[in-house]
Amino acid sequence: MIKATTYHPLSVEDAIEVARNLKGFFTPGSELRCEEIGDGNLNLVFRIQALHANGDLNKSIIIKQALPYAKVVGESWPLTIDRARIESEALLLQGKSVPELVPQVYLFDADMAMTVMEDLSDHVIMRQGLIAGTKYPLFAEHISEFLAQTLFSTSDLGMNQQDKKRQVEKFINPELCKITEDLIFDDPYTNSSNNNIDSAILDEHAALCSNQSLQFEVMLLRQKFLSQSQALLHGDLHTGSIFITPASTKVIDPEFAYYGPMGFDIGAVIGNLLLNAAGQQYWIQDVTKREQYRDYLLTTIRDIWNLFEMKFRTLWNQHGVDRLSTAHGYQDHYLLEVLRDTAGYAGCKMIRRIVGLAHVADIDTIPDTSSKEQAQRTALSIGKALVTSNRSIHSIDELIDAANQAFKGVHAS
Ligand code: SR1
Ligand code: MG
Repeated sequence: MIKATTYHPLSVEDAIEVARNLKGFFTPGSELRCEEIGDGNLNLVFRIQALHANGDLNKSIIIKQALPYAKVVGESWPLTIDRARIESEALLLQGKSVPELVPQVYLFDADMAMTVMEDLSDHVIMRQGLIAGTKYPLFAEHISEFLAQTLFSTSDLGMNQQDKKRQVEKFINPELCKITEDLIFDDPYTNSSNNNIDSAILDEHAALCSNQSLQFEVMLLRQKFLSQSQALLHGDLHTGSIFITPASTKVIDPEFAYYGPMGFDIGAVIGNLLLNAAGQQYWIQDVTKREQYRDYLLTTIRDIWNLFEMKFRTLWNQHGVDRLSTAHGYQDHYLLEVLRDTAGYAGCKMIRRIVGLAHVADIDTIPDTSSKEQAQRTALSIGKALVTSNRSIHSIDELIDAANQAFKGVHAS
């Protein structure tokens, strides 16, 4: 094992050396091949694979290393490498409650800000799968399990409340939270130099900057994000943080993990499915097939919430640690609040992916400029509808109706 006392970014050769020294994994003498495959915004990701010999064929691992800056912007945006610790601790914790839904961690090295983990190359990044129009029949079941288990077990409902406060301390993540606070809850509504806005929709951005009632709701959601330590969140649960096959789901990349409002994670999943629905206007040209796929996405959203709610209530009823939480009506009140937050955060996440710094491939890679503009306007319309209506929503069907109305409004005009 490389024992570095000073941090340095790994080279391909370093990564092979780390892999060779990983106890009990590759057979000594195996020929190893390594490529840097990171396509995210922040980190180096190496895949090391045994080529042949000694029974190691097809064995592989991933080494993920945090860079001391945001890769998407460059060295001018310094960023703590402690996020690698947060990510590996979050993965280990999630691995205790949902081992089948997260990659296995083999090793964490704090000096090198590096995590060695299971290679999931037999899965695809969900965002790419959705762009290709693939359906994932088990996704709602899997992600609702991930959400219910991880959110319940780290909340004051599911764990000792003094232990929870100690855990909150370990997951204080100010620098990555600041990214979220700026990129999601500030920049899209201001003239920030971080923003990345196509000239065709400058009118939409001007409207976001002057929409006082929308900004009022964004401020309520921002305030909750800043101050509510409800549960340990993944913190960046978009469809690029999910590896998937029709049979298996693995949630990766929890470097934004921190204690925040549950609806932020659930809203991230739902907002990203809706972003995909907006992009499908281009990706599926056949109208009937496109409508079928949109129905599939909306059904998935409904299933995610309904399964999450059912599983969360069961966990609460069977394992709740707070005696007074059985007070009549309290559970209903709690879950309605989570649903409303889910709607609001889903909307914020859609808006930020259209006018903020970091966009999504579902819409950004549409090659036809007028289809792209229409997809962007659709996403903004759904996002605004969800943010504006979040506090008056009573059911998942109302959330889906609000999204559908906004969708139809853009396509009728
Ligand atoms: C500077 S990082 C930009 C975005 O990438 C991550 O995946 C998060 O979503 C973050 O907001
Ligand atoms: Mg990420």
